[in-house]
Amino acid sequence: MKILIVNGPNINLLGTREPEIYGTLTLDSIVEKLSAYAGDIGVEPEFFQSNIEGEIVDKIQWARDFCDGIVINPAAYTHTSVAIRDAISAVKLPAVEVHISNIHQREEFRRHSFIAPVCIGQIAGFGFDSYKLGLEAVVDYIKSKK
Ligand code: CA2
Repeated sequence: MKILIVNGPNINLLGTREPEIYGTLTLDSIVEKLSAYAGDIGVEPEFFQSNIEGEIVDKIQWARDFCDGIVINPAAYTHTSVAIRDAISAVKLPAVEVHISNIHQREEFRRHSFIAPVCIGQIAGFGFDSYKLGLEAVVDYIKSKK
C-alpha cells in the first residue's frame, strides 16, 4: 500500500521558530520518524512538501494513479484553498487532514478548514503523533474497504 504524505507551506521552517506552538519538530524529523513507522506497518510512504498551492494540486492529481490514500497537513492552505479541496475531491482517494497544533484552540481564522469536508477525518493537536495517527487511520480505512 502506498500513501502520499503532503506538507504545505512553511512546514519546511518548523524547528526554527515558534517552538511554543510547534515544539522542536522539523520536517526532516517528521519524514524520518514517519518512514520508520510506515515501514513497521508495511506501508510505502511518498513524502512531498511545497510552499506552492499549484504544486500541491499537481501532486494530489499524480497520486490518483500511484497511491491508495493521502495524509495531508495543508498548513495555511487549510484555511484558504478551494483548489486543494477540489483536487482531493477529484482524485477520489481517502484523505486524512492532520495538524501539529490544535487549530481549534488558536485564532478564530484557523478554526475553519476548506479541506476537512472532503477528508474522511481530521486529526489536530498531537504534534508528530497527528501524522502517525493520520497514517494509521487512512490505512485502516483502506483495509476496511477491501
Ligand atoms: O498545526 C499545524 O499543523 C498547522 O497546519 C501549521 C501551519 C498553520 O498555518 C496551520 O494553521 C496549522 C503553519 C506551518 C508552519 O508554520 C511555521 C510558522 C513559524 C515558524 C515555522 C513554521
